[in-house]
Amino acid sequence: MSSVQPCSTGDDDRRPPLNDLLAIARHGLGLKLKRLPSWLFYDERGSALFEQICEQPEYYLTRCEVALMDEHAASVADSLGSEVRLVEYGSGSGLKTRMLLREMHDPVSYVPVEISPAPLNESVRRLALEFPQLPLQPLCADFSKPLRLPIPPRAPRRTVLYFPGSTIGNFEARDAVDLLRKMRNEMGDAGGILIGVDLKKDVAQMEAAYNDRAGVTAEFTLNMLARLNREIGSDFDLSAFRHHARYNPMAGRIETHIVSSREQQVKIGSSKVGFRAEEVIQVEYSCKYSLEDFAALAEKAGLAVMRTWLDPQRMFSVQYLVRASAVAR
Ligand code: AVJ
Repeated sequence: MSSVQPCSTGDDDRRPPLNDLLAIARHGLGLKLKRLPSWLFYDERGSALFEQICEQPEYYLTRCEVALMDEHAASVADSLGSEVRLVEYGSGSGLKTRMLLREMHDPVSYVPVEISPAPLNESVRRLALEFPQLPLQPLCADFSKPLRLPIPPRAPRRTVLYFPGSTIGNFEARDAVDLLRKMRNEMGDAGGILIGVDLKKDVAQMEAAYNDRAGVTAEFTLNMLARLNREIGSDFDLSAFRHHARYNPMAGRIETHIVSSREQQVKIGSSKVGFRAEEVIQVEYSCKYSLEDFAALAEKAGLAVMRTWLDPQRMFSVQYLVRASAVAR
């Protein structure tokens, strides 16, 4: 029996329709403070560029999280327990997932949830090779919206939502609380959330991670405009915009902007959007937390931190969250 389901057709496909991209661009660029949502980075090209970012010497996040899993995956798996249904928000390259699955005890199924079909299919293909016995149930969907999870092949003891990579950092504090609360509903009473959280550290080190010398992050950022040119026929001149990423110490986050190098007009659908020289489009936050900061955030979502693991350099954390009421009892 093939347990792999197609993800680009049928009603499992919850991606926004293409013409919504135009509406999203029009809306975001029509705001007084222009902004575009960071999930727009991840078309096929953007996902490939992100994989390249992860290999840059300055981008410590992935290396540290892999080192953490290298040291602690067995301990993490023990904390999750046996007969877990593992649901992953975003599918990435699947390396950390494979490290975890290798240590898990009799997992019931693996459900990667991913908005772009190419990386989803790729991660499923690789997992199927290494874990031929494990039912894979890919879901092509926007994980920030309520999910209809596929029916598991047998009753799991618990559902664990795996959210690695510090992707939670892309959400502003109150959106992060909303997302955690949504996840709390999805995992059920006995469930848990295994989440990667990047930690506050030396500012120069954090800023370097988002300004790699090879310029891969800059290309990743500007790919958002290239994508709009490709998909909605806008006419952004990529040489007239630049990447800018700085740490905002008050907000505790890296803020990434696309800066217009000159005054210019860009065609968006049938209308034009004007840019002043040095005007910015806000495209990404990458929030950084202390362990105390994140525990407080989790608490606002009705969750408690059961366990925290750190990489050897103590730069990155993986945390296991459960319902606050489950801990109180
Ligand atoms: C995948 C959201 C964790 O914010 O560090 C990397 C994305 N952006 N370089 C991050 C990203 C620029 C990344 N996350």
